[in-house]
Amino acid sequence: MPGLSGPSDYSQEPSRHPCLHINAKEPFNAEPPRSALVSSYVTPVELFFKRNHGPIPLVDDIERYCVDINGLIETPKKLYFRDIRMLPKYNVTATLQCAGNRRTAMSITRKVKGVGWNVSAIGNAVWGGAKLADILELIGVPKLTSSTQSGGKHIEFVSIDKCEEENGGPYKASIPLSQATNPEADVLLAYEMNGEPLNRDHGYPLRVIVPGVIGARSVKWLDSINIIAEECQGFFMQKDYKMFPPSVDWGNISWNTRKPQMDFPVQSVICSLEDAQSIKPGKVRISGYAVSGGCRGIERVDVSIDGGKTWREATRFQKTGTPYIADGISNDKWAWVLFELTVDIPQSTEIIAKAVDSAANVQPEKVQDIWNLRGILNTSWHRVHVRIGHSNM
Ligand SMILES: Nc1nc2c(c(=O)[nH]1)N[C@H]1C(S)=C(S)[C@@H](COP(=O)(O)O)O[C@H]1N2
Ligand SMILES: [Mo]
Repeated sequence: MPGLSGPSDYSQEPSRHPCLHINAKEPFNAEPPRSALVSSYVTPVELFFKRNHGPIPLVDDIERYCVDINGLIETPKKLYFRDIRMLPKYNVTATLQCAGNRRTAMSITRKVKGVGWNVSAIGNAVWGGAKLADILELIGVPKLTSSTQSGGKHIEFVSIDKCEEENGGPYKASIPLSQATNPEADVLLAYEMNGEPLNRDHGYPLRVIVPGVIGARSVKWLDSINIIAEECQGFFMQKDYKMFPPSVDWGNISWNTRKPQMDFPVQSVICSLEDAQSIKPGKVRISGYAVSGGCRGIERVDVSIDGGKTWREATRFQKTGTPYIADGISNDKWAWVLFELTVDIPQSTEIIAKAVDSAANVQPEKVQDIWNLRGILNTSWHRVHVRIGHSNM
């Protein structure tokens, strides 16, 4: 593709914030300290987790950069950056969460395969760009279409990065056409993050944002879009990011028995305390994030300071000063809520958080019950142990 290229080595990587904890260097995978996530409702770009499967692409010439649209349409089309910028611009505040968030904790029961993530493979940003529904309309696919006349049912996004899992080919993924053409689903071709042009790590010049869905479907460095009959056959749709039951292991796995994971389930994490932290006895402010996929709001966050025997409800908020009501019309419907509760902690204990979403889905208690060989979607109750220390800590 003229204008955009995918390097085959790591000699041209961008610089990154020194606070990030690096889980893998090449490809670069890193997450911020958990405390950074509750310092602000919108996560600063430099502290936003970075999840890559290859070297970061480069824009040679933004004037020549364009997205090719092919597949089951009458006439293939090229959209230049300026064409996309000319469409109405939307700012959507959406939480992006990697399906592998909290994977390391899943390995504790039985080993899982994949990049080890702590609790910060998640972030909340304001994404600015054109709606995919408007772009598809421009090329002749009307709003709210689930199937085109020529049998197109899915929209495939193809990047330019060279991924080992694809034998050096690009990263790709797809979403159903019905979601892509639904303006309410807020699927974006985004060129801005938090009011600034996307940076290279997050997909410059253009990326897909699929709100409410695992991060893997929000393809960065978009190169082409295909209208296709079956869902994308790429590695990351068919051989990864699928949820298997605990009985499936590498000896008996049959990939095509499961659908690619799309929506993420209800999740919450305590971010104001590290595990096994020493604290002074007395008042402690507990805060963290809670989020659910598929446009479900957060109905409740329960906190226990006695290892799950008794529970108290935390306060939830998005923007300070505005009360949060699950699924309320003034909410950011695709964004996390932050929660907080101040409690008295007299002795060493285990603190737990669990959230309930607007469909009354609740996080599972034990990680063992949702163990899966790829270590995805660890949404088990989040626990931190605190030790009371009386002297200088
Ligand atoms: N082209 C491309 N897009 C991609 C990926 C990738 O490796 N290459 N990783 C995906 C995964 S698994 C996640 S979780 C998100 C991470 O987005 P971020 O790095 O902006 O946080 O991007 C997705 N889009
Ligand atoms: Mo991911």
